[in-house]
Amino acid sequence: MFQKILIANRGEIAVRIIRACREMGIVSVAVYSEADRDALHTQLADEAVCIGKAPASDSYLNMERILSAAIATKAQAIHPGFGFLSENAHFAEMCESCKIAFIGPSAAAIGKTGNKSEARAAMENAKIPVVPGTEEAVREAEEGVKAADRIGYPVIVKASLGGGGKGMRIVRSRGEFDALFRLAQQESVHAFGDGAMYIEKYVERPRHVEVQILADKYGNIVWLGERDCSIQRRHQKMIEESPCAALDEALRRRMGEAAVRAAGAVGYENAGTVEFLLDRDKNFYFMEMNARIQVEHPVTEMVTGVDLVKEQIRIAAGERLRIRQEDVRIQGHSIECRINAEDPKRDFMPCPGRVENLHFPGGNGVRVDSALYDGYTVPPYYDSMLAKVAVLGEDRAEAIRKMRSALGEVIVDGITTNLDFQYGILGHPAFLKGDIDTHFIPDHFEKERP
Ligand code: MV4
Repeated sequence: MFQKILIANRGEIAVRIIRACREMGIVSVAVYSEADRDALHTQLADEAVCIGKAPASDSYLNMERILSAAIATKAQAIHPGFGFLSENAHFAEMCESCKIAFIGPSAAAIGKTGNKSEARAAMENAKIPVVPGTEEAVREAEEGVKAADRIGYPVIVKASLGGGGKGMRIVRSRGEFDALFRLAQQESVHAFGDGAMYIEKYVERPRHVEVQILADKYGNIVWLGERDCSIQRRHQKMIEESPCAALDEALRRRMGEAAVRAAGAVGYENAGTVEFLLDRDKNFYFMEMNARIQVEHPVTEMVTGVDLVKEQIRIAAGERLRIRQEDVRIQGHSIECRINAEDPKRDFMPCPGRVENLHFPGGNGVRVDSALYDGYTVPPYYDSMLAKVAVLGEDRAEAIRKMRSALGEVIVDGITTNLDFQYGILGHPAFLKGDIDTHFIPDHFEKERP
């Protein structure tokens, strides 16, 4: 087992990883930017190294600085958390060549999952259901329109290197194809430096259902239930839950087994997530595979009792999976709400600043992951997520009541947050019925406020 791990991240996920290290008897090394001198992760780790100025490009995205910090502190492994360098194949490769373990999949597997059109082709070969679409990358609008005509409208144009909604356009008729394809491609060139696109049949009003997997270095792969992440706004998830209320046991098993095959098809190791779209007729289709621990991992931890971050560390250290598929039991229902420093009344504009009178809920089945403390100043340079509140109830109705009770207790003075907006969603009749899809927020909250 590793004696020392460097955490190449900040905020609540850095704190989450530091705690896992401490519980495992592993020394933790934080890296921090000049804006994060007083951050909780900087204070909580056993050691901390300043790696540069506030902008992420000068610090949390600076591979040389992070590797230098790992070498200087004699860390044997790097946990990248999510965002930043977590799905950067080049960084994983640099770790390998420095003889530092990257706590995540191999550079090759990150590359395969990062190219969404290649991943899609690999899944189709592995007989995993995918939405009808193009087999190869499309770079010319003239070629694209032929494919779109074949597939049938509406179609969705996506960037091969995309994900999270960037470089994506829905095209409802042949007449608008050319202009929208070019827009999506421009966005892709700008964001990813590449104009490779793919085209799929557009699935109307799907649910976003993703399956958590764990894979060790010896080909053992298990799935740990699913998460419904349909409650999003502009591709930013707001509420996640496990299990997904739309699945029965048979469908859950089919999706889980498909996710395990997906991981096998790309030679995946460590923790990963296989994203599916679930349509209104309960057909599921592979979308993307995420090669990282995800923000919403706590809901899976709550219903399975498995500590995913500790498992990530054990897998990277070369241990065999200790969990067999038949040991995985989903118990109860978990919901997570993301608390962000943003103003729903001003188009969710970020609202950093100094936090006062901080109070978080607690009690049976209530978990708060946060890097806030009273008097902390949220810097303007990074993500606006302040905290994740997760609850575990016996069933979905109890989990919702527990979340309303928990959110009702939260006090974060000094800055504007989305707490009231979240509370509103949790009281909406459609949410209570489990009648949710990826259009839930635009459908119910885009005009009036909760
Ligand atoms: C789709 C889709 C419908 N049909 N693909 C959005 C981000 C990326 N992960 C894939 N996305 C979508 N792909 C087909 N063929 C609808 C979406 C989509 C979506 C997916 C998950 C969660 C929220 C979403 C919001 C809008 C569109």
